Amino acid sequence: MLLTNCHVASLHGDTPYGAIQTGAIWMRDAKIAWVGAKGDIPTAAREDASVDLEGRLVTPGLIDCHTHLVFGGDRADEFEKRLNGVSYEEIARAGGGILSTLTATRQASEDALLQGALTRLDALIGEGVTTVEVKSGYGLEADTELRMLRVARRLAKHRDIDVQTTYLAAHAVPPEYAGQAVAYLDEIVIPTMRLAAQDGLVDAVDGFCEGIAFSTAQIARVFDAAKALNLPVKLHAEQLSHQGGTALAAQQGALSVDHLEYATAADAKAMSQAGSVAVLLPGAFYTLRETQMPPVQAFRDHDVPMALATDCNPGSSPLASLLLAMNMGCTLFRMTPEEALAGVTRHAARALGLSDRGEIAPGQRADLAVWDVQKPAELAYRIGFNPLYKRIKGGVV
Ligand code: DI6
Ligand code: FE
Repeated sequence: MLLTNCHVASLHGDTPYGAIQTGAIWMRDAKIAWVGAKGDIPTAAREDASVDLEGRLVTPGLIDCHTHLVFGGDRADEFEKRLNGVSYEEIARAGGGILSTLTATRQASEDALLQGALTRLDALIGEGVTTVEVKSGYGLEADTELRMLRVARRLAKHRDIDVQTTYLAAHAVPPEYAGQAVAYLDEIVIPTMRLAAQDGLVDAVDGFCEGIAFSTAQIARVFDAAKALNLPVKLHAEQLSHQGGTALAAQQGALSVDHLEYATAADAKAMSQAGSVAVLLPGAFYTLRETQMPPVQAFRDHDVPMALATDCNPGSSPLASLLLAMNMGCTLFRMTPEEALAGVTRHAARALGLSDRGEIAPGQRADLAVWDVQKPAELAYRIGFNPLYKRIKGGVV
């Protein structure tokens, strides 16, 4: 199929947005075969069916590279508590927070978890998302962690979307192991990682390095186990305080380090040397009313690619809009609209270790979003407005 008469933000190459004014895109066998100016369309492409996009904007399909889409229950009560002055960390230490979602998730059937996740997934798909990452981490026991990962995989059978799964059993210490983090890692996290990997349920391994979660030495144990299984790693680090998780993750060649509000310029330098992507999550920053900004300028100075994601989860970021995450990335973190768009396409792909998507270029997957806007900056500019016109997955509209 040939798409004609469109503006293209290809995110490919070094020009702003990789923009092509009045361009065309030729798709064959679920891939981009050619993209360029309307006047240069190859002869063979002219023989295919063509669609006139009437001057609309085409971007790569959006990629949400950090979500906790699968969970049971909700945390509206905690939202109320926080508004009455109790902090996120106090709630977590008192057995609420991640642990309250744990109880609801353990009790939920596979089908109930699937239905809940599909609702949130549909919101993302409605905004042109074509690849989503989904983490486990609300089971913290073998059965429920595996169930969450199976649900994540099943999402791709129910919707036309690619799902990357991340094993996050090192998200919190469950109550049955209170005060015994290392035993939890050795008896549950690492053996279950092996089972999940055997069943093909894991694309990457993640952890939460924080005062209320795991220390760097504990995360190092998880990463060693991942390495033995040849699984790439990523890390929630420096979200609420500086713990040194970023340096560890960089040293281990992590695909990405996520959150990063309390990261330093030295952390940015280490990430740059490792090639790790900085995944910024303004939905959590906003929800927790954080005031410490991630070191965006240091990431720029050190050429660390920045991705943006929803972090969709029931506690710190009940956000199911990647467009709003882009707006927040600009308004709260002072990212440019171009950085925000690269953050949900090109750099988000890289945060997942995927090189076949995130740009509009020959050989890339034909995953596209067509927008009823003129300029790419409009995607990050508006609030609560969805200008998606068509979503194209694998060359199919
Ligand atoms: N950081 C977060 O923001 C989420 N997980 C994490 O490690 C929050 C998870 C939750 O509050 O349920
Ligand atoms: Fe998260």
